[in-house]
Amino acid sequence: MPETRLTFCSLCESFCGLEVDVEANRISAIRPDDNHVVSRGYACVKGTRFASVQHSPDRVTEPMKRSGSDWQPISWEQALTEISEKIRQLSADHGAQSVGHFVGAPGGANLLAPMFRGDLFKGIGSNRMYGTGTCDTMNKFRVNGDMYGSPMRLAYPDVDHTRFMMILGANPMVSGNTLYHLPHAIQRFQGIVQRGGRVVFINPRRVESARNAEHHFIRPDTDVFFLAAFCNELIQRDTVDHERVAATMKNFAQLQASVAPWTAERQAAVTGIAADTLRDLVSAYAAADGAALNMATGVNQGRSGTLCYWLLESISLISGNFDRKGGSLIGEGILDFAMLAKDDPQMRLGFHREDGLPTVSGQQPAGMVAEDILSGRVKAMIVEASNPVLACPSPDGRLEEAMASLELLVSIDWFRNETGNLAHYILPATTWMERSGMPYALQSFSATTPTPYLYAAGPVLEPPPGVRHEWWIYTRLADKLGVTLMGNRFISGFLKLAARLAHTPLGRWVRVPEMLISGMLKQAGQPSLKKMLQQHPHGLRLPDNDGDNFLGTERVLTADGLVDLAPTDFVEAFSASVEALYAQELHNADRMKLIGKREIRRMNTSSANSAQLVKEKTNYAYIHPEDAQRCGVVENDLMDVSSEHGRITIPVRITDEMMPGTVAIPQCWGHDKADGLRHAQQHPGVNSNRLAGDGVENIEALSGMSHLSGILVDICKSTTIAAAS
Ligand SMILES: Nc1nc2c(c(=O)[nH]1)N[C@H]1C(S)=C(S)[C@@H](COP(=O)(O)OP(=O)(O)OC[C@H]3O[C@@H](n4cnc5c(=O)[nH]c(N)nc54)[C@H](O)[C@@H]3O)O[C@H]1N2
Ligand SMILES: Nc1nc2c(c(=O)[nH]1)N[C@H]1C(S)=C(S)[C@@H](COP(=O)(O)OP(=O)(O)OC[C@H]3O[C@@H](n4cnc5c(=O)[nH]c(N)nc54)[C@H](O)[C@@H]3O)O[C@H]1N2
Ligand code: SF4
Ligand SMILES: [Mo]
Repeated sequence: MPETRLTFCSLCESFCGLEVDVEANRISAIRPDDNHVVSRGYACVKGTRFASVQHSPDRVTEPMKRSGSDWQPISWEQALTEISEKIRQLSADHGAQSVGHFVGAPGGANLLAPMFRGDLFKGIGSNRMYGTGTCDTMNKFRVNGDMYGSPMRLAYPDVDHTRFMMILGANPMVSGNTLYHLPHAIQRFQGIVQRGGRVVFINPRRVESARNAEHHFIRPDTDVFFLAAFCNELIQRDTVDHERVAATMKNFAQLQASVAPWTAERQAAVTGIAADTLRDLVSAYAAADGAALNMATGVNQGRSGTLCYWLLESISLISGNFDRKGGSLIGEGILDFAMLAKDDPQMRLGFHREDGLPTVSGQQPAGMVAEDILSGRVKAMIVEASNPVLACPSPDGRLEEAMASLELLVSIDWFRNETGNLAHYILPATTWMERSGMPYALQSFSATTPTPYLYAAGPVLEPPPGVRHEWWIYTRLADKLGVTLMGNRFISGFLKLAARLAHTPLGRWVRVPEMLISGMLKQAGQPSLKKMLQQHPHGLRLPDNDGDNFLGTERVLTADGLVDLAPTDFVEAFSASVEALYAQELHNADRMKLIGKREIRRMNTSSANSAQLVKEKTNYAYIHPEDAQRCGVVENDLMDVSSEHGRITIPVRITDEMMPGTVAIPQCWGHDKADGLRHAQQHPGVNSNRLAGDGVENIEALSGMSHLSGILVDICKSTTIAAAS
């Protein structure tokens, strides 16, 4: 008889509650947990079919070492000894900064790994830590730091009380949202409409989330003009809460001056959003009793992601919609992570690079990895939970070439993915089914959730004997490299001893993850992990956040306690760049622009190997019928898409969901070399990141974000003979 265990899906930030039937350490069924305090019976197909990933025959279950194209299993002791010796040697020969780290999206969802990886690199003395955070959200952390004094002060929309919600550059129904928690988003948006409110999507594609909602097309990468005009229009109408602004904020006049030239008419010429539409949206926003704005990945990945988020937050702040019920809120987590991490140098904005690009929340730009390696600055790289070779810009395959030239490349992963293929070692890690955990730091500690809750889970499955937790891997490396963890020799000594003993018979007496999670819960005045699991197996609902608990309080972590409406760097970048970008937009109005497209059955590159999820052999390029007619293609024809960085050939799909002038290609495909992922290799598709650029000129300088959305491209019918059908 199977036993039913509870956990939360860690694949996306919805963290849906799941019921998992387990028999003989294998999953026999996964169902949504009807009683989970927030997700309440919702889960998507990636969660309910996770067994196909968990029990994949391609899973790496022992450390592997590459010799040429041959992979051999080796012992953990051998792997960690060789890796640490190489790190020591490269550090001695080329300096500690020659040792890099790269973390992917799942690394952010892992509650404990960040503490250990951060400490290891502090100890090694390198701040060359990169990650795909500079492909999705670092612009927001930059803005939070400059406006509120901490990257972790992250506002979220009060979805369940708002009367007007406008969403730019997100598709929550497919993505499960980012940086705030909203499982089953569509149901919650419907609630707004049922209360007599309005939900508006601003997006170059009429996305799944917008099918039954109001939607306006926007030309990709022009949101900065739309938001500047929106902000200006509000100020012109004097819909400004002057009292609150004067008491809790500063530099309103500079904000006002920056946006002053941006009228509804000027933005209309490049965004495609009519001036009257913008004015109507401003009126509805101003009139609503609680209005919330949200922007996400599609805007973040443009050339002005930081400026857009600055404007979006400013609109909310000056209009009185910030820190109020039905507007935007700043959560109070069980631990005040922002306060605790305030003095951590890895959390502060840093400028460690020769080219002046920033380190935001500990991350350097993913778009600089190829150049840093090829120029000899970086010689070794540990990649955790990522597949940068496909997920990051790689003009002409440059990133692959760079990764392959490293003297040491280690991939900590469940599988040998395309990046792992180039590695010298693969270190197999536990899945979220095999570890204790809580929803990641932003939700548990910053409470970026309209329904505050606490959830903890124990392991659902025993990991295969050769597989290890990340905390263990980093602690063993720290031990071998003589690095102190947690800034405390006593605690460090204890952790190292615990790691040495973890896989001996004594190991079950010191379970580090469970101790750490219990410690955090206790520090927050909450029940221990054991009690949480017994008393609140479906999660514990915490009190609602009613707002009015941030502005003017000590929670604003800027030096003077005031929110900065016009940080100098933003004002300067705005005045230096926006007019020139506007001129470019007018000049390029007839050209096509490329955007991405997330698919419900795929999670970045990492569900590509699931036969239960991926049935299609390829991804497609989606275009509007007018564009199809112009370049003479019909459904399934092969089309060449080229940018100044590269060219790909891909079958076409024609749909009026697309804004004319825009082509959408699902990213993170291109698995033709994935011989460690057999299903993926037979369903390879095409990698759109060959069309993206890397290096300083393709990186947004304020936050290090890669320019991945709104890339200028040309399309034409391919002369390649085979059609896709
Ligand atoms: N199924 C699935 N879920 C996922 C993922 C996945 O791969 N698959 N990935 C996860 C990850 S890592 C992340 S970061 C989140 C991201 O979650 P979201 O932030 O919701 O990101 P996307 O779903 O990519 O939606 C971005 C939207 O922006 C639109 N867009 C593109 N360019 C522009 C623009 O210039 N302006 C405007 N206004 N809109 C634009 C696109 O059409 C698209 O609908 O999703 C997570 N969830
Ligand atoms: N053009 C374009 N490119 C994009 C995007 C886009 O919108 N457009 N989106 C970007 C975004 S937002 C992101 S986040 C990146 C995604 O790119 P990545 O962050 O690199 O994520 P994945 O491609 O899913 O690779 C994750 C790897 O981690 C492994 N893994 C999963 N969980 C764990 C774990 O717990 N531990 C360990 N050690 N390994 C684990 C998986 O097996 C997989 O091999 O792609 C970016 N690329
Ligand atoms: S929406 Fe799907 S992928 Fe995201 S947490 Fe829920 S089940 Fe997992
Ligand atoms: Mo992401």
